[in-house]
Amino acid sequence: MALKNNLKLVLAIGTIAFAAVSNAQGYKEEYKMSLVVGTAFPWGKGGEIWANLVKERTDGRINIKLYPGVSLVQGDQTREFSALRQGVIDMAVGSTINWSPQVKELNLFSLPFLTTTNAGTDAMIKGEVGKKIFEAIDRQGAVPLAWGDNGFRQLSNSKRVVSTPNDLKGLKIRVVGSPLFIDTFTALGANPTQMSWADAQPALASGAVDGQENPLPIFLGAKMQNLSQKYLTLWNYMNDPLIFVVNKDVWKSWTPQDQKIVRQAAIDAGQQETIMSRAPLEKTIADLGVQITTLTPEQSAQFAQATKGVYEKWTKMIGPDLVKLAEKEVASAK
Ligand code: X2X
Repeated sequence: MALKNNLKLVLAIGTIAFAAVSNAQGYKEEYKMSLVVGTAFPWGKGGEIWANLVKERTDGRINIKLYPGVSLVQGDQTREFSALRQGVIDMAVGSTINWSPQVKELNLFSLPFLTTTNAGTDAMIKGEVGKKIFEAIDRQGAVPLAWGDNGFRQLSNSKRVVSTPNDLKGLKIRVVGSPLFIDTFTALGANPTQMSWADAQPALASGAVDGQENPLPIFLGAKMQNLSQKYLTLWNYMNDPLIFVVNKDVWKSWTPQDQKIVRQAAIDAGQQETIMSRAPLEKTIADLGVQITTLTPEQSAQFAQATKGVYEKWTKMIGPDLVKLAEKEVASAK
């Protein structure tokens, strides 16, 4: 008797599920969006805005659930792009750093001192470089839709003021992404260790590492002043753009009308996110007792000089034509 009822229940659920799927012509009930950080950060907020705009503008045909903490890949952000390609993740707002192990062109943005200004960054992502990067992502099997901003990455540590490469000597610095970061911090005399964002926070708290590099909204959102990060150097050594992407099969399953809506929503969310990400935070952070050092042009030149070899080595891996194009677009922004 119980068995018979169970069978009935299973059949009923199956019918309902089938009806739901066929109504939406193969659309999923819910799409999974991967993010490294949640809505307490501009990055996570950008993802939330995108999801809300899509739901609203498709009258609920496309429902998106946020998965911050890259939980769909157990917190290993450098596996996010592969999971997206394979369909474990339906969509993401991702960092160029985290996807650079799979999309080598994305290392471009991590070349030390390629640009130190938002104008330089925008000249690239809104110019020919942006198009070429999107083509590279497309070739790797995902659909890129829009740009956002994680921001210029600034250096913090628990030990001392850093204003010359010499000050970095021997400091244990947490980095993420491709081996480019190991090369950069090794060239500067530091002792870099690769670890995920999830592991970085306990490592800073326990003193297993002395320092890290991240944009100010991440520093503030993660309350790094409470993770012994007393010294902060503003050096703008690289900008980390964000990219809004969708898995290719998911993209193909949507009508052209819905594709258009999702793309426009990503562009709108990216613009709002970039404004949030670029809001000035220096004073707020200084008021928390963090000692801030802003490099003079001469000091900045010393860091650029010390990492010149890394820049040259990685230019070959990224593609000299793409790097040349980027340099040209950055120069045109000045
Ligand atoms: O892990 C980091 O440092 C972060 C949050 O900035 C990225 O995902 C690149």
